[in-house]
Amino acid sequence: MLTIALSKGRILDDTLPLLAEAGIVPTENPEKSRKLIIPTTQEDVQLLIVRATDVPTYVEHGAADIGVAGKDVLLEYGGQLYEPLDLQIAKCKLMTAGKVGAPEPKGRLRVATKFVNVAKRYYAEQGRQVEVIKLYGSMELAPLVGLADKIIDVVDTGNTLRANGLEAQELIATISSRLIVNKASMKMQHSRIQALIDTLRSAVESRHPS
Ligand code: PRT
Ligand code: MG
Repeated sequence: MLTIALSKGRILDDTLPLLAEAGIVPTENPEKSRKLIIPTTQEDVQLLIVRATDVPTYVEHGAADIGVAGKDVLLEYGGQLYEPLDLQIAKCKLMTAGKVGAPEPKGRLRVATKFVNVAKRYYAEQGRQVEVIKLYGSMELAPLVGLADKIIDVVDTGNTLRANGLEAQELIATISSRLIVNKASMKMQHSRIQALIDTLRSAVESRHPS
């Protein structure tokens, strides 16, 4: 069995057409089904539906052989994973943001984010003293109520920031989703996984001719 971990929403939406080119099609709609293990038209391939931030965990521990995860999630996770292919889907930017027109605070900066490791690394590289405050969502609220000076979050259109009187400031990384592979699976099922990677690479290249 080859097990592929995916998260619902934009990653699933953009990954299913790529998998279809490899002949892998779920036998029921993962967006609608309550099942967390979804069989596919290939008897020996199944999908696991997990939270976006949990995909690397399933793959690193071998509960899934393969997964698709945002580079933001991978930067935060660290861990031992192969990352053989940029799928060029779910693109966005990992950015700092703060209140429109707010002056840079003097002294220690308070940064609210779910990307705690990324935040610490980013400001350490700049030699800047920060207090990182872990949040699990609705980061945009933090500067508005004085919980933090800035946030670090992924930004696509910027509409969510704008709607909350925030502006994107520094770019930390441009983000897209990556195929990730368990290290032992890559050895044990090498030809099969390599064939899938090759097919997906062709599918990505035909969508984004260089
Ligand atoms: O939703 P859940 O808490 O389970 O996890 P998640 O939010 O990490 O998952 P999901 O499915 O929302 O995102 C999966 C991946 O999609 C992320 O890891 C990113 O790599 C990528 N991606 C691309 C985005 C966005 N675009 C995006 N816009 N992830 C989140 N957003 C959020 C953004 O933070 C903002 O709050 O969507 C909101 C709207 O963005 P704007 O800028 O268009 O307003
Ligand atoms: Mg989300």
